Amino acid sequence: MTMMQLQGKRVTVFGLNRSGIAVAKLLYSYGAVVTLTDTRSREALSAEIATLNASSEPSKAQTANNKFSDTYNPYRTYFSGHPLECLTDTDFIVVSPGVPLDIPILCEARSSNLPILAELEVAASVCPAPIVAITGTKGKSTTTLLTAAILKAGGRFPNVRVAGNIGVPLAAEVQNLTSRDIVVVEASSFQLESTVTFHPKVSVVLNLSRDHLDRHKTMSAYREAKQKISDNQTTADWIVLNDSDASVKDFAASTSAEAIYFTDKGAPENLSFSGTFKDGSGLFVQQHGTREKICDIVDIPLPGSHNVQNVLAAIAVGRIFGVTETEIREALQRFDQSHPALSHAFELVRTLEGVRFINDSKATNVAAVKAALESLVDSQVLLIMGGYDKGNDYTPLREIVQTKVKSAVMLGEYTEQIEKTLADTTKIMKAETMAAAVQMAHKHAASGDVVLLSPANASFDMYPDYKARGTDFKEAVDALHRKGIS
Ligand code: UMA
Repeated sequence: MTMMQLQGKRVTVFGLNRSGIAVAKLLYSYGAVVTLTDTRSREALSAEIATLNASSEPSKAQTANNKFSDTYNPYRTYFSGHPLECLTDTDFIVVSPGVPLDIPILCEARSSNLPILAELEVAASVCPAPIVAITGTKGKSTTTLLTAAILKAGGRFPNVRVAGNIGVPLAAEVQNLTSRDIVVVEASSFQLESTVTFHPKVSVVLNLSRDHLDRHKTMSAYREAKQKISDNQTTADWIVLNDSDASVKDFAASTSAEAIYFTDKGAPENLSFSGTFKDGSGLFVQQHGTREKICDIVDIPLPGSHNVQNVLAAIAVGRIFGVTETEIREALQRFDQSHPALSHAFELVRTLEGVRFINDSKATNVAAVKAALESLVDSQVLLIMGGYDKGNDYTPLREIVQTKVKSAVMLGEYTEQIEKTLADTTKIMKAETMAAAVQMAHKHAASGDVVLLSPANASFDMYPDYKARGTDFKEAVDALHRKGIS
């Protein structure tokens, strides 16, 4: 889509949160006539509505379509639900990532052949800067930030931005970008699902395991959504893939992009391997049969072996854009961990009586919990898990729980399935509140152990989001400290 193609187009935007607001403003600035709809009420949305005041003059088409009020009101709005009228006089629909595609009105729209596009699709179609898009079940935010830090250190782009699932919709960033800049986009399956022409210069697929099946229903639908990241790539583009994850390695077969790989499983035997790898305590790049060392694992700023893979992927992107080994090493050493997307992700809260308390509230799927447990090489773990189940299969945790987890404390509404699957692998306890869960875990821990909140589930049964859950964990740990435990 171009600016000309959006001029005068009638668009209905579903969902009025960060993505909906940003894309509505973007569409409006390109001369589209925008309708907004949300299941929340006008009152509940008053803060969001206040941010929508259009700053530019309406176009002719916008004025002609303004049948809704005497004074110029830039948006037609339908709140407290999605009535059929919100689709009257609409050329296409834009959905926020959190709006499921199978709600009745969107089924109706599909049967009337009304295009349904993601905010990411619209934003990317008018984005002047090349896009590096990063997806995967776990590690997306960390890799997005590491990649941006490495590209910044390379100094080849006047402006390196991050956007997408990391918290700032791409629609909010496109007007800050030029063709000389670059944007690193964290792309979720919810965003990719409704893309059609999305075309990143570099795509990265970190890993793929069961997640979000409450929305996608089947693993193949989840995979299909992720695979859209590389559908439109050509031979002039690159795809960076995890060589150690069989489920993403073969993404190479269905795209024209040049495949570059990363692996933490040692030096590749094949000299034609092109990409990055971990060997012993070093990280290396291999290209055209030659190898060079980039840095040592001690240069990696983030704890946990799972972060080695994220760093290897980010280095691979850096090398595509010609960032040197010294620039990469320095970027890693200087890496700023204060971005909000990194909090609640394997974050050390305190060490009390030799017991480390780690907040990994962001681990909302089984793969993330497995990675967290695997990275605690020398410790026994008291694991706090549970929450809103998105259709998880906990079987992949059985082996690691049996070897590493002293006891697991169940917290949340839907823990039955976890208990059933892990029953014979560890001692299972139950808690009603986070404070009780932390106290219980602490009581069973000895010096050298780790109390790990790594829930494998979403937080919506007890909290507004994973951050609130992580904050509650931190407060419960602080409360132990206040009681004189140190
Ligand atoms: N709504 C409807 N109708 C519905 C359902 C919801 O109108 O049937 C409304 C809600 O009332 C709400 C809006 O739609 O007003 C929700 O939109 P949203 O959830 O898409 O909210 P945004 O603030 O735009 O957040 C989205 C991403 N949210 C989701 O994917 C659920 C954010 O990712 C992302 O950071 C943001 O866009 C900016 O790009 C969050 C997330 O949880 C972090 N992502 C999932 C994850 O990481 O596991 C994929």
